Amino acid sequence: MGFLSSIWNFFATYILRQAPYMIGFITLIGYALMKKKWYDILGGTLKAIIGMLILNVGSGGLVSNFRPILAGLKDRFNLTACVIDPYYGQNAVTAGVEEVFGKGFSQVMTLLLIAFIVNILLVRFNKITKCRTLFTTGHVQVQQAATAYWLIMFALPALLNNDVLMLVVMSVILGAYWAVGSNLTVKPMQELTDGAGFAIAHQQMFGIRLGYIVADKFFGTDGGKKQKEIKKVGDMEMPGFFSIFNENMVCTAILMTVFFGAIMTVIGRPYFIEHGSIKESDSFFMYVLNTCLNFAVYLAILQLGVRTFVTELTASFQGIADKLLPSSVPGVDCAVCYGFGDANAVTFGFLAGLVGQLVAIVLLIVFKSPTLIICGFVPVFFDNATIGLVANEKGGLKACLAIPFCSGLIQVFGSAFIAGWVGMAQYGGYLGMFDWATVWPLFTVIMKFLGYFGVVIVAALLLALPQLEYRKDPKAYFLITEDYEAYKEYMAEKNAPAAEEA
Ligand code: ASC
Repeated sequence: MGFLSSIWNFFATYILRQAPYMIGFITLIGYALMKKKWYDILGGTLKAIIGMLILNVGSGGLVSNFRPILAGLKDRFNLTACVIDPYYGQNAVTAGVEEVFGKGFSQVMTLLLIAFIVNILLVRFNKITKCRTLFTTGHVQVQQAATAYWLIMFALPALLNNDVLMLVVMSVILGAYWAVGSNLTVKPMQELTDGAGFAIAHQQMFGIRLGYIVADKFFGTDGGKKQKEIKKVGDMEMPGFFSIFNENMVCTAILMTVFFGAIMTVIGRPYFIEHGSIKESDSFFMYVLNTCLNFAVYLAILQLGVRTFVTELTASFQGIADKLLPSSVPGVDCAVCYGFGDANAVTFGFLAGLVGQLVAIVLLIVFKSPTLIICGFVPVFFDNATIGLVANEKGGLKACLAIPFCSGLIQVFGSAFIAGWVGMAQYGGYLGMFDWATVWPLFTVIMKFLGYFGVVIVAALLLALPQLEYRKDPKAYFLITEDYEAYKEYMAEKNAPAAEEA
């Protein structure tokens, strides 16, 4: 038993919670099931791990470069505000959970295991459940488990006296959210990547599907019903000086320097000296420029990481889909999709989301909201860049700006409501990603007012979503993950009469 539990502990700590090794592990299993030669398995697994590690250098660099700047706004204006960011959220849970609930959450690892098994079972039996995606991003699962613990204990305090029931409730709700949420992103991602064969397993999965639907309905062709030419970010032909914006790195560098240059100037040079970012004798201008140009550098690194591992992961996953989990695809970090679509849409979506968040924060101040919010870099960038990329694909430039702008507003208002209500704001942080500012507050309200019956309703609502999507077109539903080329042909045939009529 001791031996088994140390194997499990090793697996949970170093593999399940560490995306690069989890991705490597899946690649290894996949290739082994395909009976590849041992050296091909080794090579593929190493490429998958290294690619994901490169991606982490990119996303980690973005976060460490820009998080202090946004947090600096709070200090500069002496705001007592709650920062929306997964890491601030995690700290707030750690700081407050004992004080508020009289009890910490020591079973995170057990929960992760059970919820992961729930996810595997939901996919294994997808003839019934219609779930097609396996969650592989352990670091966000830990953050989500911590926040979900707070929200669920707030809604159902009776669970504090019953550890087993608490684990059951949490693993059912979280496991269903992981399986169903990532499943919602299959269609947007297959279309964005032309069938690369992955879904998103992150913190804005409902946001991705919502952005996709709104972009299609209001900015796009409404599922092929309207004849409309969609002008995507990449289709814009810029004249004269503006032509340099066609180049992704140049565009990113200029936009970032303008936006973040302004924010950093508002925060002011003394703040950065005080916090040891620059010395008294250093040039502030060069510091701003260097910080902003590094944004383009980290994005480029991130995309290199994606290119390194995506093919290995999706090719090897075929082995898992054939032998263990039929018709399934892996759910991965949202940054993986930044290697696809129009690269500039990532920057546009991010900046539109930032403007939305800043407008929302000003409104909170003007209307004297009891809870103030400060943008954290992770939600404002990773949510809105992802949603912007998907929106651009479906609805073009306007969708790529308007939808992340609205998402920015929603992230702030939703987080202000939930973090204030459940008392996390007092501890300085809240997760704040799109789903956690929208569907999770809704789940919390339902469970708070309906008790255990609310738990059943939330689980039923979640599990109904893949069924509804399946029912719309049972054939297309599994074809999209099994054979994307055949799916495209099938859809073209299906839409042909409609196009002729139009
Ligand atoms: C998150 C989180 C991160 C980033 C990263 C994006 O939610 O905790 O570290 O997004 O996963 O690549």
